[in-house]
Amino acid sequence: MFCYQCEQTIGGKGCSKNIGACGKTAETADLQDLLIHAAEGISMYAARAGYLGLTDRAIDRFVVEALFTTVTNVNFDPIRLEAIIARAGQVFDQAKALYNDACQKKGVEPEHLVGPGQWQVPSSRDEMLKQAALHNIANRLKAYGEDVAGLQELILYGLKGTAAYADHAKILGVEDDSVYAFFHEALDFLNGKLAGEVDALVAMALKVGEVNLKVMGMLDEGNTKTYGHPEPTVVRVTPVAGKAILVSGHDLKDLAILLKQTEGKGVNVHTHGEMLPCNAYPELKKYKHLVGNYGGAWQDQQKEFEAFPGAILMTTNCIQKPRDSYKDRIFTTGLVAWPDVMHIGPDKDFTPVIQAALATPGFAADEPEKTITIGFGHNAVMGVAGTVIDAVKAGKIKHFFLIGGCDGAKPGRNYYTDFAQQVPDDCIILTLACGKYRFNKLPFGDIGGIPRLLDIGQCNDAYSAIQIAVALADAFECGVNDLPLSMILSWYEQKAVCILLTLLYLGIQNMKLGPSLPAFIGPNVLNVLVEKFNIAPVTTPRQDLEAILA
Ligand code: SF4
Ligand code: SF3
Repeated sequence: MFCYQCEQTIGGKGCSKNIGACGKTAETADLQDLLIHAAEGISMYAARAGYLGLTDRAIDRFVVEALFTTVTNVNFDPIRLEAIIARAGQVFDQAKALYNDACQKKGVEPEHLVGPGQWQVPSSRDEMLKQAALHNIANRLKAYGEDVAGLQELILYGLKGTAAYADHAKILGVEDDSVYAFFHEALDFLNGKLAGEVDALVAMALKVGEVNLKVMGMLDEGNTKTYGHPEPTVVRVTPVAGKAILVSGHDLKDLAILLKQTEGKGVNVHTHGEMLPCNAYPELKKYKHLVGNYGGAWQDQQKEFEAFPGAILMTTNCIQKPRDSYKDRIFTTGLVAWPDVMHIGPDKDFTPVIQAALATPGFAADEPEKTITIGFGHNAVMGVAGTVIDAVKAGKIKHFFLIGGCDGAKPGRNYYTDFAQQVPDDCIILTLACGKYRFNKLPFGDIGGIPRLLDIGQCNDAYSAIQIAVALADAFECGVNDLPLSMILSWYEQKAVCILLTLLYLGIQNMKLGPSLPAFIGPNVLNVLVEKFNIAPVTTPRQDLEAILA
């Protein structure tokens, strides 16, 4: 195996032994590499068929799901991966047939495709693993060198993150032909003539950022049209007595279905991790048995799930190796999977989860009530934009800090807690994604009634943050880079990569990125980012704050 797609990668260089820092075995990592190779082959044909006017939604969706499957902390199960690769074989044939059909209809000769376009579908796991060895990142590194291979991986990881959001949007009924066409185009590009050229790679990376903005907009539309706009909401963060289910991941629809199925069953539903923002959506919070949030970010789950006296449902990343103490009461659904953990299929019949909750003790008593306020999506913030703008004009608000992104297990992340605490009292903190758990239970007070900490939502709600920034820029008749706004970002997995590419596509300057820089960004690529966007690694909260506010 060789994998360096996330921030946790071993030694800041790559996971290359028998198991990754995330718990991904070499076998699983290799099967994921092969799945990517297969998806690239499928897209080579689907892209060309699309240029000739023929598309197939089943093929489009498969490629997106394949990409999402390989995101960090999603699928650790070699048996499920083997089945997905077998399915990829069928889709590969469909894509090839679609392309041939399109050529025939247009009277053109089909191109002879090489690389992944020549994939021979393997018939056994052994054969899959043999093939995987030929198509892993180490081979790309040898063939292209660290800068070019790193840029290729930057594009691929951005696509994986975008695929996650596209999949969530699709689940809510929002799809777009041009987005699917772009996935095929980009995966084809990675195997084409321009894949060795730095300028073309940088342009494609920014294109990923552009398409990701559109996809986050689609997901925003799906979420808000289905569940209403998030509204400022006081959420309980301490347990409530009673039988309990804990829902983690990112999928709003899974939670909605579970809430419906648990109505009147005497089971409380608690959110965890990136599901916290669900408590602010009108069509989710209307359920009285959605009682609040339990615990913090994903990397604390082993301790927190062990202590949780009920059933646990993982709807997407980030899953960690379940301890034996809760392995029989944790469930996965959607694309997330762990070997020997019960998986709830596409029919979304959560009966086993409910039964497990009823069979476990639940919380014996209420813990003393503690609350936080969430729900500051773009709609809620725009509603008070006038007050915010007046406060800026009156000098009551000096600066905005967006402190957001993924949380993670490696040390050094208390930078974000310290930074938030050191932000001066006349500044507002916007936050999103699971990195906020570093500071979201601390008291920040308010500025003339405007809370100093505004929780925008999940990582994909970076879309809301962008809308807010653009609205502020409009109000002050300036560009986003001219606003008194600084972005202090934390990354861990590939969704953070696509969001970063979106911010770069929008031309956002002066971002601070931590806790460490991606291993796949080679020194020359880093220079380009520094020169073009003045992006910089985080240093110390004091030094960074002084530099920003100077
Ligand atoms: Fe290592 Fe991250 Fe890859 Fe897991 S996803 S194997 S931790 S680089
Ligand atoms: Fe967190 Fe996994 Fe990225 Fe959605 S839950 S932000 S790390």
